[in-house]
Amino acid sequence: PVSESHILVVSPIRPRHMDELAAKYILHRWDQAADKDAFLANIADRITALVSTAGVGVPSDLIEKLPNLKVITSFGVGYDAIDIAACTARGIRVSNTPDVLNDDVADTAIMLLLATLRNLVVGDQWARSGQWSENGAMALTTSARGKKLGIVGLGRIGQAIASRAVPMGMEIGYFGRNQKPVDYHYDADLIKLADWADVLMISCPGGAATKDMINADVLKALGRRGYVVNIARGSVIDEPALIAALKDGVIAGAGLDVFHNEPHMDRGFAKCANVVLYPHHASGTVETRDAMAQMVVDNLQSWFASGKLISSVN
Ligand code: 8YV
Repeated sequence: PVSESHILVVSPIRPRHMDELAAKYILHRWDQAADKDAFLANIADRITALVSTAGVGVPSDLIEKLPNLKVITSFGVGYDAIDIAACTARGIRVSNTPDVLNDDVADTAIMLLLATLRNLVVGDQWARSGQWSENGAMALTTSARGKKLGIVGLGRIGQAIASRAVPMGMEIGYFGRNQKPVDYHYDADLIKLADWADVLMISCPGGAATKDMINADVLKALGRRGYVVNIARGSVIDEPALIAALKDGVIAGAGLDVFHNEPHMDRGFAKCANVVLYPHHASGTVETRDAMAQMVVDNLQSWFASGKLISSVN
């Protein structure tokens, strides 16, 4: 390696970018170690930087075991699986990979919205199984045009979703901590937004502040003709309440990219015909994952060159 810097790999990024990191720095593959404590014992003092991914995050007790850790570069925009307050208190800087995934995540949100309202999976099965030729047309579906889209969290991704939904003929409303300088209808009350909306789109950060925010009351307000689409974090929705609402017809359906306890999704969803499921893959394109990995590499490069991050969280 060119640099003497020691980096702990908690979760790897793309192979090509791992090769690039290995050529530049001394990498320690904690992710591959069988006995993680024994592995750490020999190297803990030397680690100044750490690489992980949004899905895996960084265990809090691991941070405590690294006395000289200065920087965490995380692959992904969400950082709910890293204790940012603890990092800040220790003077550890954290970076994420915002913006480069906005388009693919927003496209996925629209894909799930349309797949849910138009019953894509049921239709695919209808054609594939021969029911079409045996029984004729499948049941009618629901149009997106003219419907109200209530966006929970109008950040960078939420705005990218809104800008796609407007030309589809949807009316936009949103809920969030602050009103934004946009023309969309703002509601400071989530229940009221759910009551107004035909489709509730979840695109806010995960973590303690939004945990179980979409609860039974919100789902009831959304109503039996309403749909939920979630491309944010599973934790934002009270999942047992959602499964019950889907089963009992409290809402019409859901399009979900994220779940509690990933990848061990609650099998209850698999029994619901009115959901479209995607395995947390909204940013999962070659192009976007390459761009995210490049941001991790660039953040480390910038950190070691100047002590500055290009996309810092704290
Ligand atoms: C992750 C994500 O990058 O960006 C996020 O916050 O959830 C995804 O894009 C992916 O799950 C890899 O950890």
